[in-house]
Amino acid sequence: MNVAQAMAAILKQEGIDLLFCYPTSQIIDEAALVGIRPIVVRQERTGLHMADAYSRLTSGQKVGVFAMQHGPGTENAYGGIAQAYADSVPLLVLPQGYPQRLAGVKPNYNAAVSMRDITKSAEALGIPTEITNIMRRAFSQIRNGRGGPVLVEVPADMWSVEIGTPEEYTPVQKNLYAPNPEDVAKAVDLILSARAPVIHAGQGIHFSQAWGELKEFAELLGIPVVTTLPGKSAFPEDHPLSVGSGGLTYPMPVKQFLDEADVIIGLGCSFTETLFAVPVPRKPKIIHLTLDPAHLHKDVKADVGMVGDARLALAAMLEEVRRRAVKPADYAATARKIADARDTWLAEWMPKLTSNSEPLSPYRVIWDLQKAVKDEQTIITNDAGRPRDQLTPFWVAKEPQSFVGWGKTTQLGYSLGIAMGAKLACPDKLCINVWGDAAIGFTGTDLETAARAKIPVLSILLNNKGMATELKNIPNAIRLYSAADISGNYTEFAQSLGLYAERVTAPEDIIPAVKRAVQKTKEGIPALLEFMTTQETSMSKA
Ligand SMILES: Cc1ncc(C[n+]2csc(CCOP(=O)(O)OP(=O)(O)O)c2C)c(N)n1
Ligand SMILES: [Mg+2]
Repeated sequence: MNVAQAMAAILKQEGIDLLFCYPTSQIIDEAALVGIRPIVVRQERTGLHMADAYSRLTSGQKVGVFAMQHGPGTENAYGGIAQAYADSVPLLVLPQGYPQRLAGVKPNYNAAVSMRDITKSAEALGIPTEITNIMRRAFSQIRNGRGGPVLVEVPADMWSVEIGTPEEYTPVQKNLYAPNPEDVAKAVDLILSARAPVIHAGQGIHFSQAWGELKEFAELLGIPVVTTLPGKSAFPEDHPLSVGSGGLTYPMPVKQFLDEADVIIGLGCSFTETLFAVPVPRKPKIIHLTLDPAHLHKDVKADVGMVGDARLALAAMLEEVRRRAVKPADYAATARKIADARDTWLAEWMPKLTSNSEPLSPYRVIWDLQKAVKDEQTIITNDAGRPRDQLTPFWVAKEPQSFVGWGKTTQLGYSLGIAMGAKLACPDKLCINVWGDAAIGFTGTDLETAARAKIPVLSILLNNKGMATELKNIPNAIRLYSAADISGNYTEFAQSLGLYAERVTAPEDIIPAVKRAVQKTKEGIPALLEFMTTQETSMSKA
């Protein structure tokens, strides 16, 4: 057996069924021989985004894997790996390295060395027979602890080296850890003495699949729930205790409830300070449950810290509350307060959400999209820029992981790969990405991948012929040089790549167009709807 065959056999044993990739690498061909379907993208970044979504939507139970060649392959993959790193998403990255003789010679790009800052671990195979050990280490990094990209580089001239019968490989088990019971008791003490506690739930709820426990805990004590953007859909947003998700924009009650809280209970979140999260107020006491001790006291000082898996931690907190014979809360008054705050906020936005303007209001497109797909099982994601800021406050995510929220770093063009990876992980769901005309400029050619590989996603393009996000940032460059006046006919572009596509300009056509496009996805054809919109800059935020 050679190195490539040994790696393919290990991937198979680890349950890998898809290999997102861009040629060339010998592992692509060997993996195909053992029944791992290669999905060749049009550029490396999208393949990584698809692998990323595949891991996310399976809570890491299936691992997204991406393979590419040395030089341009690894160099062009940077953004996709960096995005997964920033969002703590477990995935396996398999660059083919330069031949051993040249790996350390400039200007050759050495991924195992140079990608250390954007990976959880990065190793190059140095001795061919070590393939079993290096893969075991890699899968342990992927399955255990906080996620992140794990990189194994194999020099191009090592794939075909014969290693005889390799050491036997056993798939790596996931091991969980729970917080110290004393910390759990302290957290429960603080929660039970709180006047206005608020839960702040992050994507740890998704990765630990703690949706049921979170709901039970919030209901038992009648505590309002805010989620982070990556945590969006961890708690049903149509639940009376849901306040909504916080990002760069948010439903106004999110800020109100956080500001009025005396105790904030961070569950499966990092409390990372970023433009893409609602700032955590300094006054309230903070309870912080996180999987990674490196996140404790990082940006926010915790009054009570807990380190461990969110599901195990919530189960322990529930048990501690029950042990104290606390009677279930009557949260009618809290629910009314949330509903009133929400109604006031929504009333302010109704003119934009129901606007009849032409060009269209992007808010109207989002509002009508939500109505048009209300009976579908949906997974939706946003891109960077105003499409994110317009979508995330108003989209009511009811089921766990029906929204893929993201973004400590925010790669334009990320959303298409996310929708495609989600569709492969959940083929029965309608998978939608909402993006702008700058975003499609980055990864739009991968619509062809959706058509060729039969991944019928629905792509919602908000074409405002420019960068609304940049109007305030580079006003002189825009006024004097039309610097951000980008253009294109993305309907014709998508049609030429094999998609069903329509350009929509009239408000009354939004819902019928969405229904036609959804029907196409059900027939196995990916669809793009190009909505011609205004350069809307108003945002739901303080
Ligand atoms: C790769 C990358 N480069 C730069 C940015 C910064 N950026 C964020 S949004 C944006 C413009 C977005 O334009 P568009 O997608 O058309 O959405 P709009 O703001 O017009 O609604 C830019 C340049 C980014 N997020 N990603
Ligand atoms: Mg735009």
